Amino acid sequence: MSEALKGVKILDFTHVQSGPTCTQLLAWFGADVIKVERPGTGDITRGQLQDIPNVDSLYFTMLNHNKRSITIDTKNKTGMEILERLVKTCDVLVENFAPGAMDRMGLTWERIHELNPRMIYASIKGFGPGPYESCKVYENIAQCTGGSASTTGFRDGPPLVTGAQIGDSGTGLHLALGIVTALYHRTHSGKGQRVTCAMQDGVLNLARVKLRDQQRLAHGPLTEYSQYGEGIPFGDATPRAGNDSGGGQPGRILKCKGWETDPNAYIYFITQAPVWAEICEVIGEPDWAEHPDYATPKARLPRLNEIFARIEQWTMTLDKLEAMEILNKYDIPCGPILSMKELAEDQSLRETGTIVEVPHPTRGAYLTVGNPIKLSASPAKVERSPLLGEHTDEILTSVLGYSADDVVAIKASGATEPKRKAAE
Ligand code: CAO
Repeated sequence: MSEALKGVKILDFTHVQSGPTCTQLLAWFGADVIKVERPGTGDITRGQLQDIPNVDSLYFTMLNHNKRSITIDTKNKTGMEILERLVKTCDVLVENFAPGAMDRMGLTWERIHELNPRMIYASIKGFGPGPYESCKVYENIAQCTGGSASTTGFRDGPPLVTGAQIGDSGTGLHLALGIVTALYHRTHSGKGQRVTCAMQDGVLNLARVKLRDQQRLAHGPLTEYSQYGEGIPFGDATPRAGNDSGGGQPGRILKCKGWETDPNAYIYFITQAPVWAEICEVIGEPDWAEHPDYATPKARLPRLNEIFARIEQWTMTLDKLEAMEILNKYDIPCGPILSMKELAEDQSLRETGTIVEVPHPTRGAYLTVGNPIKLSASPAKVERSPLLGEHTDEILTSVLGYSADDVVAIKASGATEPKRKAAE
């Protein structure tokens, strides 16, 4: 068993969520991720949404597993010298600063390529080249500008953002694929390259079925959308589809027993065509299996509200997990709405390492999501996130070869620690 990315050194300039998601994935696969942080404060998320005073937040700890932390002031002359040594030593540099920040530090692509022609230089920005390229972007902005928000929610309500962080974590995933692709390319070209991912592009990629629907609109109504059955005309852009399923198999979220008090007593139910007869039997409408108004997917499309109302009469008599158990016997695709509490307590997710309990020296044990990508020969170990600057000395000496005297001089220069005020 060996770690798949063992031996790959990543110079990690990422902060907040999108970039850290990417480097965390690479670290889980065994890359040595050296996170560069600003002396004194570090990644801003260390102090955001803190649940325990003066302890690294879960926001930070859950995005920075398996990394080492070195503090370097990039605006200090000695700090920049250290960074340039790191550039020469590492295989990949990853950053997600605001547009222009790396250039202002002096770390342009040209400079990095000059220092290390094998370096892969990977960046996340909000937008690609164009009118918005200099804008700062956070998660929800990407969801709005990438086409997700305009197509999420109910037709008669405002656009909605989703809880899944498709702008940040989604783009981090895209970037990680770009990096390993560039690493593979380097094995035969010998050269590094620039890898960029715009959050708008990443979200649009994940919302591609909605661009599909945009083009279908030119040829008639979107018959699987509820509004078709309701006789409501379509406009000129892909509408919000509520909980209608995105594919050709109509689905809905339906109430289950207890929905009046439990916000998650619901199940997603798909009226998959191959099991239509079984659905009719389960819900107590055996005649619908052959009835011309219901027997074919085409006949059902204008009647989806009526059909799902009848199915819901049945699901409301059952707990969501009981309903799932019955439906599974008939191979009817369905899924209970699981709360974060239920997921946190799910034993099977713990057994696969998808939910992991991690010890931490200042906060104690906490739950995190482990690596969702499982490699058979290279299982990932989830280790706690580093404390701020925890590995500064270790990296200076063992990675960069500075002597103990050098380290004393570096510290005195203010390159790795906030400068002490005269009175201190
Ligand atoms: N030492 C000294 N200075 C440092 C430093 C260090 N170790 N690390 C960073 N800095 C400085 C940079 O040099 C830069 O300073 P200047 O602007 O003076 O050149 C500044 O910190 C960089 O910060 P930023 O502008 O990136 O940070 P911000 O908090 O203002 O913006 C964000 C945050 C996320 C909006 C912006 O970074 C961004 O748009 N990133 C790209 C898109 C992205 O990834 N967004 C997702 C974030 S998660 O929702």
